Amino acid sequence: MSSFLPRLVLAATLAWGVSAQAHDTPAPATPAARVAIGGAVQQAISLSVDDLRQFAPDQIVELRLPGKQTDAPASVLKGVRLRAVLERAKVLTPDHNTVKKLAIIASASDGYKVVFSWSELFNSALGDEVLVLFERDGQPLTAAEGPLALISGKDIRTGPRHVKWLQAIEVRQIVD
Ligand SMILES: Nc1nc2c(c(=O)[nH]1)N[C@H]1C(S)=C(S)[C@@H](COP(=O)(O)O)O[C@H]1N2
Ligand SMILES: [Mo]
Repeated sequence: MSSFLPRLVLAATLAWGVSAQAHDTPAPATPAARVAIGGAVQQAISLSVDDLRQFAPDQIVELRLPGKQTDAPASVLKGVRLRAVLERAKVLTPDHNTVKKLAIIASASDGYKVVFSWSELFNSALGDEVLVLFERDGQPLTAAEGPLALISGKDIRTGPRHVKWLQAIEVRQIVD
């Protein structure tokens, strides 16, 4: 009987930990300060927040996203189009049809990964709002998601392809 309460507390703590893990990955101790662009590109590059700020103004996009809860205020996100970042690294296109077989993999310091296709980014309106983020509401990204993150503003639910602590972008041909 005397051990019941501590056990209950332990069980509740574990249950909370498991459910929290499902959505709220803790911030990694050392999130990347630069995003590395590599794989099937002519020139592997890496970009810091300062590098992103220096992109051409027409490639820097501001996006207003609604808050997570219905009554939460919207926030304004600022970033460079992933399309422009990939153009700087120059995707390898040995022949006319290669690009159609490319996946673009965005990965985070905690191992989270999401995938885009080249066609989504370069031949669809979705690509207009796939951004490498460096600012929220006029401030640098906090440790909750930054210093670098990625978002796909036209997704139906923007949570899943909101890559916090963005670390790398890899271009990979996924079919022959
Ligand atoms: N680095 C990283 N980013 C991540 C995740 C993660 O585990 N690690 N989870 C994703 C999932 S599944 C969701 S729903 C959202 C939740 O956070 P948000 O609502 O603040 O975007 O973050 C996404 N981004
Ligand atoms: Mo999620």
